[in-house]
Amino acid sequence: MNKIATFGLIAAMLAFSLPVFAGEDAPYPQIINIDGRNCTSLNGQWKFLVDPYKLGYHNYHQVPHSDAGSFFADRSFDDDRTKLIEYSFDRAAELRVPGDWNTQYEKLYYYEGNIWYRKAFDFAPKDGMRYFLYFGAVNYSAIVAINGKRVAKHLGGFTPFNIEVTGRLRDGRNSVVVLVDNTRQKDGIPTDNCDWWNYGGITRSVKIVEVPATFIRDYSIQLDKTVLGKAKKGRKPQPEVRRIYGQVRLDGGCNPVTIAIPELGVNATVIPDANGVARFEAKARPELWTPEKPKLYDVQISIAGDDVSDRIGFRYIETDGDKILLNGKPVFCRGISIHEESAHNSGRITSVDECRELLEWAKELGCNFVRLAHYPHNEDMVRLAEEMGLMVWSEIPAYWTISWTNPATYANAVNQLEEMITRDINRCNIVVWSVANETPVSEARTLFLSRLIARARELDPTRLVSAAMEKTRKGPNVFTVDDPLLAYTDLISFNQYQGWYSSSLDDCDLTSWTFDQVKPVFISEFGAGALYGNHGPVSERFTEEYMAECYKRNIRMMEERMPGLAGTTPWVLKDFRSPRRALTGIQDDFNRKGVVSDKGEKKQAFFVLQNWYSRLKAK
Ligand code: GCB
Repeated sequence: MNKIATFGLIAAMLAFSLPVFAGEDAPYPQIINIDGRNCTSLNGQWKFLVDPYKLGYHNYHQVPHSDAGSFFADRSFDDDRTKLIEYSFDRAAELRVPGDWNTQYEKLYYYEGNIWYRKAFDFAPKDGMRYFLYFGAVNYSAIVAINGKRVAKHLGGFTPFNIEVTGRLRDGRNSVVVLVDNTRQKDGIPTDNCDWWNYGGITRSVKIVEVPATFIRDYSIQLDKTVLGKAKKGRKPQPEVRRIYGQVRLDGGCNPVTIAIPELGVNATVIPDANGVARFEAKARPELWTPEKPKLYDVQISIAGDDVSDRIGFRYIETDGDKILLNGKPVFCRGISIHEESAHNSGRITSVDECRELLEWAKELGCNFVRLAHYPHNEDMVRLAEEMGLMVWSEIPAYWTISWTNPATYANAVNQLEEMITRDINRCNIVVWSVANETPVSEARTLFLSRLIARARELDPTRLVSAAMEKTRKGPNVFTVDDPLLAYTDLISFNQYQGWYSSSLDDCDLTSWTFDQVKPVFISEFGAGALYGNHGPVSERFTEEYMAECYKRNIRMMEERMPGLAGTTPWVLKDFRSPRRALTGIQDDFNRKGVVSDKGEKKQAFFVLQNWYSRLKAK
C-alpha cells in the first residue's frame, strides 16, 4: 500500500473509531456540601428502559444517533403514531432513585449493561441564578441529557458530579435522561474482576442545585498542629491556642469572603485572589475531635448573595515511628471493614438510617475506626461516622489487576481520587486516603500508584496516605511486607488471611512477622467465612466455630508476634453479595466473612472481636 493510501486508511479508521464527544464532555468542577445548598430533589420514581444492545444510542451499524434520533430526545410512540418511534418512557416501568436496579426487579438481579433513566418534572428557573444538575453517584458510566441535549459524561460509580444546566432548564416541564452503563470494563477503575456485586444504576441522590451568579464552590478548613499558646491552668481549663487555616473557592467572581466559627470567636473576612480563591487563617482554641468526644463546630462561609454552613471538627493525624498519633497521642485503630450494602436487602444503601445501622454495629464491636471499602461510600456514611466518633479509611476502587499502563485508566483513577478528596476534605474523621487494594507488584503499577499518592498529598497534605498491600514470605513461617510502594505510604498496611486462605488454622500459631521499615503496621483485612447458624467442629470450614477460632488465633498472633501493630480492620462487618461466591447452601451469592450475617444476625466471631476490642480499650 502506498503512503497516501496508508494515511487515508489510518485517517478513516480514526474517524470511525473516535467516540462522539459532542455533548459528552466532563462535568463541571464539583460543588461541595450539596446538602447545605438550595436544592430541588429529583429523587423518587424514574422511568426506565433496558437496552442491552444500546439501540437508543446508535443504529444497527453502530453509528451513534444524533441527540434528536436517540433516546436522549425523550420522544414517544404516542406523540405521533404515524411516525416510527420505537420507544416511550411514558409507557415504561419505574425504578427508584436513589437505588441500584439489581435489587428492585428480579429480572435485573444479574443485569450488567445499559439502562436508560428518565425523569420528567416541572421547574421554574429564576432569572440571574445558576443551576447545576447533581448526581451523588451513578454506577458506572453516565451520559446525561437535559431537555433532549446531551450535556456531560461521567465515569466512576462512587463519586459525585455536577453539570451546569443554567439556560437549559425550561419554565414548565423538563426532562432529564441518563444512559447508565454498568458493563464491567477491563480498563476501568475497578477493572472487570472484583469481589463485590456490580450494582448498577443511579445509586445516590439527584438534585438541582440553585446558586447565584457568584457562589461558594468549595472550601477546606483545617487545623495546624502547631500550638501557639499553652492552655492556662485556671478554674476552667481551656484548650491550647492553635491555628485554623483554609481556603474558599468562589465561582463566577471575587467577592470578599467571611468565615465565621461563632463558638470559637472566629470571624475573618478575606479578599480572594484573581482566581476566586480566598485564603485565611485564625487563632482559636478548638476542643479537638476524638472518637470519645467527636466535637464538631458550626462553620459559616458567606459572600454577598451566597452562604453555606457546615459542621467541622478539628484534629490532627500523623505518624511517629511505628505509632499513629491522633492529636499527638498514640491511638490504636480498633476497626472493621464495611461494604456499602444495606442491612435489609443487601442492595446499595440509600438512606442515613441504613448507614446508622451498620455504624451502630461497628460501635457495638467497640470500634473507633472503619475502613469504608472498596470505593468512596456515600457522604452520609462519612458524616455520620464523624458524628459517632469513628475514624475513617476511605479508598478508590483501584482493586487487583488494573490496566497500569493505560493513560486513560490513570486519568480515570486520578479523577476518582480527586472527586473523593474534594467531597470529603472537611471531614475530620477521615484519617487515611487509600489508593489501592491488593494490587500485583510491578514497575508500572508502582509508578501508577505512587503518582496517585503524590496527587493525594498535593491535594491534602494533612492526612495519611496508604494502600492495602500484600504480605510476602521471608522464611518458612516468617512473613513481611516488602512492596516497593512502602517507600510512598505512611503505613505498612496489608491484608493477610492466615487461617483462611492459608492451609489451616494452625498457620496462625506458627506465623511470625518482621518488618524492615519503621512505620505503623495496619492489618487492613483478616478474617474467615461462616454461615450464620452453621455449627460444627472447629476444623470445619464455614462453621461459626471455625470462624471464631480463626479470629482468636489471629488476635493472638497479632498481639504476640506482630511488631508495630497500630490498627486493624477485619474483613468484614456484614455478609455482602458477590458473584465470586458459588457454594450453594452456604454462600448463595454472599461472601460470608461478615461478623454479622446478611440478615443482621451476629456470628460468634462478632463477640470474639468485641471482647478483644474491649480489652484494648481498657488498656
Ligand atoms: C480480599 C479483598 C476483599 C475480599 C476478601 C475475601 O483480600 O480485599 O475485597 O472480599 O479478600 O473475602 O476474599
